[in-house]
Amino acid sequence: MKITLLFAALFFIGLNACREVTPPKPYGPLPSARQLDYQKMEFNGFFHFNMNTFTNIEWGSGGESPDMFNPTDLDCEQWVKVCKDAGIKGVIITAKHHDGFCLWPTKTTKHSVKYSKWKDGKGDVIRELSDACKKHGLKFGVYLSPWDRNNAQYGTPEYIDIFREQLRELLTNYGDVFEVWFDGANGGTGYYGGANERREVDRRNYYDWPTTYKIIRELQPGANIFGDGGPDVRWVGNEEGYANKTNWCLIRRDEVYPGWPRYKELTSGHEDGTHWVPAEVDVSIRPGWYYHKSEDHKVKSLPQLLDIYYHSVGRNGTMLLNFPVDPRGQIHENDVAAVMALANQLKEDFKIELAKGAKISSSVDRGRGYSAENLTDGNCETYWATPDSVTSGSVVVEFDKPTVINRFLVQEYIPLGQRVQEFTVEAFVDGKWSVIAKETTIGAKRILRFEPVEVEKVRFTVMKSKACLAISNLELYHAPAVMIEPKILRNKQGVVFIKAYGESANLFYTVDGRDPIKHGKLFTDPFVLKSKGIVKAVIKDKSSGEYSPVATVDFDVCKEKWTVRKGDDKSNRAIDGNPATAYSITGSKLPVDMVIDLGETLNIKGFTYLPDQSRWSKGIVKEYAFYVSKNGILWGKPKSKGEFANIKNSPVWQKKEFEPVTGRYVKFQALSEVDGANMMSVAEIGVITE
Ligand code: FUL
Repeated sequence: MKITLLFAALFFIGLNACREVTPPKPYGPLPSARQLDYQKMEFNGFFHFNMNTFTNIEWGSGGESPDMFNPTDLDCEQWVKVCKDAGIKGVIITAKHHDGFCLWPTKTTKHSVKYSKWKDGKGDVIRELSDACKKHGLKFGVYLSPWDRNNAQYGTPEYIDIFREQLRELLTNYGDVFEVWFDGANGGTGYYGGANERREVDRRNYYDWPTTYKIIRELQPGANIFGDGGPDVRWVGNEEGYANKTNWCLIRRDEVYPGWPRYKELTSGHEDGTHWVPAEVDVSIRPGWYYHKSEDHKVKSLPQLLDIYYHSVGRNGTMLLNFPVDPRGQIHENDVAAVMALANQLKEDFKIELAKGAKISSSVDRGRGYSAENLTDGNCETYWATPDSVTSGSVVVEFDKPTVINRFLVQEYIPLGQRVQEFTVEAFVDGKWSVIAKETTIGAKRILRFEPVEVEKVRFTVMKSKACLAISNLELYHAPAVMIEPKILRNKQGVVFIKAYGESANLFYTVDGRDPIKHGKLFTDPFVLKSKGIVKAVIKDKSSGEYSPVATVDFDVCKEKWTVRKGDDKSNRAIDGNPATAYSITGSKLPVDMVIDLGETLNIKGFTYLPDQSRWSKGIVKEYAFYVSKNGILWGKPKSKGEFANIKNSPVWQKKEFEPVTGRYVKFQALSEVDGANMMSVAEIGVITE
């Protein structure tokens, strides 16, 4: 009897072990094969290079002469090589922007390279770029603006035929295209063949998008179509470079159309979305989409670019980083340095994956082929899954010795849909669990950054999911501190603030110009420095002991006693020590001036001026005069008078020195403004004392 029972039990166990465990059923809207390919690319490049590069504006009217397009040294291979070195997988170019100028010799209009003097009308930027992409193995994509401020037919049905013909040319003659990019900006004022008027279109219906999409599907079945609401890839709803933490690959697509007023919803997508339309985070490496020499010093910093990466790729989006190609036809060296700094830091951040060798176990799994080990096998096609009815569960990663981590990376198996609604990450330290993060969605990839913590175990728990779990990957890292110069600022009261970027760092500083690596004090709190002093600061990585480059600021006397004469409540902005705020004075004509009472008599031998640093700044002083007075009544001759050379293109700190003089009042006078405006703006003004 006993033996029969034993046999029966063994038989059933055997049967169960042999029974194929079926995969989870897909849930909700699913990605197409082309969308899956696209989402794997993660990081792409955007090139804004067209007529605006030569007219130095962001939106041309369409009335520009084709001859103005004239790159002096076009080198598309340089663009592609830079992108490839930076880890970018595909690139998209503005084949036609809103001003209508076409970068290829189209048959549809005379507003193209063919009618310019560049290469005697024989040039073709699209050819050069697509060839360079083929040569270096990058995917190639096109931006074709639906809005055309040059075309006389814009607004009529004829224009739609022209637009579609342009698309046909681009999708037929240049090889494979991975993405076709349609902008939401549509209709408004323009040249329109000389009519110079405003033309509004019915944004929802004018273009008859479904017919246009058919052409794309027919000519380039692998191409993803980008638009505010897709249909394949959606805009993220801002141009600052972020998706929200909660980010669904889903939207209620039929509600959205180019120029949709509720575009802010696109930053999170719709939890109850009807279609799979992942978010693309488009952002420029400079303030402008197009190149402006005056923005050469405003290329995004490494911290800014890292934040963009973690807030796009790290939040279930793709990153589309724009390079405003310069009038030579090359990516400017400052932009190259910035993107390479990003690429190098990302390499460091994800250098050693720590979960791989560790022990992994789960509270539950679906059965054979779906265990938690799939999370760390380096294969995104295998995944940890729970039984159909189980929509929560946890996984524990256990190290054989305490290990420091500050990055957590997790991926859902998205071919089966996006499911997770809530999850937590916990650390096991000193015998108890503590929560590191409580989050919402995962999707294609989610990366969390947090303070370094030494852990024995890490627990990842999905608390809530739309359907059973299907998670393909889990990674842990210890990213090093970002080794860039810290920021040093002093406010009007003389309080000095020093800031490092991110976690993992100690700050050391000196106030007497000595080397902070040798003589630095640990920075814990802001401190007061009212007198002159050279503040130097450095970041030291807590784990590696490495130092960043040293930051140096040469402070003169602090501005605590200073007041702007006849100033209003905003005038303090010119003397508050904060370069991000500015004060402007407008007159009926120039000169206009700003008088400052220094509150004490000083020996002055020069002054400093920082113009307004905001994107659309006005009032940048070109020619100036600077006066010093003992009583604020008699001014005499200017102590310094002249021009700030190249300040329009390079609106950075200006410094002028003169023979030392004693005085309590100074007058900064604008004699001319870079664009001829009757105003001056001052982000910061300072004196140099003996
Ligand atoms: C915007 C356009 O209007 C900008 O000029 C730029 O092309 C950007 C990518 O999209 O909406």
